Amino acid sequence: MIILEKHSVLLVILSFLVICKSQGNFHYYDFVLKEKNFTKLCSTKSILTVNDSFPGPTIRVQKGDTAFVTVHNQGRYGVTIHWHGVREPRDPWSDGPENITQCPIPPGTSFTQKVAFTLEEGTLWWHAHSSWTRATVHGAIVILPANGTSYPFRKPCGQKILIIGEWHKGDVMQIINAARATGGEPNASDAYTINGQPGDFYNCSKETTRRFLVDYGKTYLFRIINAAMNEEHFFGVANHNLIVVGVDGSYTKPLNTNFIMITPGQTMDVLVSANQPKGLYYIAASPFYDGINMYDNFPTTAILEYSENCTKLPSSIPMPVLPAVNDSETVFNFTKSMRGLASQDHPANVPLNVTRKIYMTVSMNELPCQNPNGSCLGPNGTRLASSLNNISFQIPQIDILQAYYWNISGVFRDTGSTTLIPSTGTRVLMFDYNEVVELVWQGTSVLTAENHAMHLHGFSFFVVGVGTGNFNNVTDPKSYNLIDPPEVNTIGLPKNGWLAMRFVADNPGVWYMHCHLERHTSWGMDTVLIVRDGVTMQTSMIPPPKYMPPCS
Ligand SMILES: [Cu+2]
Repeated sequence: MIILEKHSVLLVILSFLVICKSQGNFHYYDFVLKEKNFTKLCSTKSILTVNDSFPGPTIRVQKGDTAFVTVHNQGRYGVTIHWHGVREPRDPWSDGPENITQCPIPPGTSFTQKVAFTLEEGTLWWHAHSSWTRATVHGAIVILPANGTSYPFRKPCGQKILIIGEWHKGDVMQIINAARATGGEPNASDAYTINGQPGDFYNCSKETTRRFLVDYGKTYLFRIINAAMNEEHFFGVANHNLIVVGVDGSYTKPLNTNFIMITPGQTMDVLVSANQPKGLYYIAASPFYDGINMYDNFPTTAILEYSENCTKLPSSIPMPVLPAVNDSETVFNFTKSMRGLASQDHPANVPLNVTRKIYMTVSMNELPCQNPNGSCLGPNGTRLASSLNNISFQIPQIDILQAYYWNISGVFRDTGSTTLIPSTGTRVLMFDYNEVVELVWQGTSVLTAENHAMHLHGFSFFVVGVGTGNFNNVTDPKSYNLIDPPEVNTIGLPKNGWLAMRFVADNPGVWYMHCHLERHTSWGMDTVLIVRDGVTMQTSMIPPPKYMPPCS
């Protein structure tokens, strides 16, 4: 992993501007995007990487710091990078989603993004945000407590980063392009991975299974990231308890459990105490999926290895016992059991006086085939689709941020249709600065029903309520948790259930909202929130940097 220090006149000027307002340190990273060969599951293929590594390099900062990342695209096609869960106050220009806040960085060019860490503390991650490139282009972001502060729990003896991923034998861009051409399901992945390795139960993988070394009697902080493309995951460590202490860069009340469910896009900080007889124990992630089509249902494993253990044969390593692949009820109870820390040092500033209520259906749909080459592979010859409020989102040709900032008409509309077959369009939701928003996502069974991993850029939000069935706007708000709800950027919306969240629209800019199951976002389960400027400079978007990647 090579991370080069970089200083340029521009960065020094930028640093000076930021230094006036922040006490944090500055970090400079070069991310070189290029193809590299990797061999897994007995076959070799070229994948897009950052600095030749999969997963990519870790960004390590303290709360209050700022990182400047210069992305050098030495790949074959345009790509963008997103800092998942970083609010980027007033600065959507650095957020990254392709054709939402910027156009792709063309091959042979570079683009510097400013990543400002303000309120976040814990674990987040970065990933490519162009079509399906994030499958191999992602890495961890570790945000340590600021100087003079500490963890709200006993300092762990060590820290481990654990990234759950998916490996496709084919080229991921070809897989999604083929699915788009036929209107059918994209090919499922061929393996799940932990830190890039499938683990003992996959072909040609035993030699490279990841090992996490621990000393007996010590407690470790595992920073767990689900970077998988399409699958939510159960995760556990055989014979060891997990204590969840943080989610999405925000602390939680300690939650004792023997498994977690983590959706793509989520990060969880988990304490694991090495308090079992010295030996080897499997760490495993296996999918949670409660829809109708079956995906790859096979666990990826790593090994928790005690130092000075009396080596056991691999066949005798215990496996964690995880819930059944479609156990919606257990997942619902897990989501409901999460509590924000809500302490004096880490208060939960839950918005109470809501000024804007939004009810949003989240649906799987179909669209007419309209394929010149014949019928489509979706249900009854149609094209698979998905939608928010019956609108299947269309990614525009030029980015929405530019269209909004420069008043270019015809790119998006702010505000149809039957339910099964949604309208298509580039629709956004407009907010005035500081509106207090309550948004209720409602899962439906229009075509099929399943859990969805709903994600919002530019904000963290409080999960104030979650329930099964249809939301009742009279009775359900009575059950809201306004005291210590978890503060997250991604959350699993239960199958056919509802989830209520709140945030203050105090971050002017253009912010993407979408399901983090990649096939759903590809099919249109997306929208954009535009928060208008306030009346002062400090409540307005900063101007664009001198250079943004061109939209041609
Ligand atoms: Cu979804």
